[in-house]
Amino acid sequence: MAHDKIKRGALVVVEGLDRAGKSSQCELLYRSLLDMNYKTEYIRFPDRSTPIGKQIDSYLRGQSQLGDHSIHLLFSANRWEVAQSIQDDIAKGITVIVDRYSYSGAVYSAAKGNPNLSLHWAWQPEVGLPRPDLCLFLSISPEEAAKRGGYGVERYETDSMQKRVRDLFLSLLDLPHNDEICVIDAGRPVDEVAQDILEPVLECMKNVDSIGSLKKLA
Ligand code: Z5A
Ligand code: MG
Repeated sequence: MAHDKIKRGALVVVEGLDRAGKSSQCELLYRSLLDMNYKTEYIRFPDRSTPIGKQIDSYLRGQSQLGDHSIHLLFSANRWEVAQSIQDDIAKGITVIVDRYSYSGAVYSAAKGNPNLSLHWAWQPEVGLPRPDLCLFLSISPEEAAKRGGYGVERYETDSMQKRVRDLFLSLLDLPHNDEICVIDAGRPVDEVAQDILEPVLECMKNVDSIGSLKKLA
């Protein structure tokens, strides 16, 4: 008897600058896909609930100190600890929405200006993780982001750090192997941004079979 092959889910990552609205848009996208009866999961990094995530949370709040390389590898390990479950969900036909991923991982660590922690070095622990089918990069000007409230108390929330993060993110977008990245103007009303996100996501979900099996970050 012939078995129908389950159509795999899509791996959709939402990245972008601080206060670009990533978490708001992930939540809206998740609800929209569920309303359309698509099997969907929503995860975020850092996942502060795991033992590694708790160490990251403590570091970000300034409650513990770690070297730049150590915290970098913990952020990466926090992704590796769910890499298999992401792959399993995708194989079961579940579309997985991810709030921040390896791009944030590489950029924030490299933005610290440590001469022994280049963007190239920072990318290496990400190699082999599931590669997104689509990465939506939410772009926002510093002026527009400033209107969304001041910085909180976490470690990377300073003007100088955010400027370097912005420049590094923009340099990553130019790399030729990042053809899954789609830039979205996030400085507009929430529902307009949501509409611009939903279209490419639905298109990606429709086309996953032609993309083939889930790839790995290189
Ligand atoms: N980090 C790292 O170093 N290495 C890694 O590997 C990873 C992360 C994964 C915490 O991340 C820090 O970890 C972060 C990067 C680093 N450091 N910094 N800075 P996080 O993801 O937990 O950060 P967050 O607290 O969620 O902040 P965020 O991501 O920058 O915010 P957002 O998700 O983009 O925005 P939002 O929470 O949806 O919205 C922000 C506000 O704007 C809120 O009041 C909304 O109501 C408002 N908003 C949203 N959309 C709009 C529109 N369209 N118009 C007007 N107002 C809006
Ligand atoms: Mg967020």
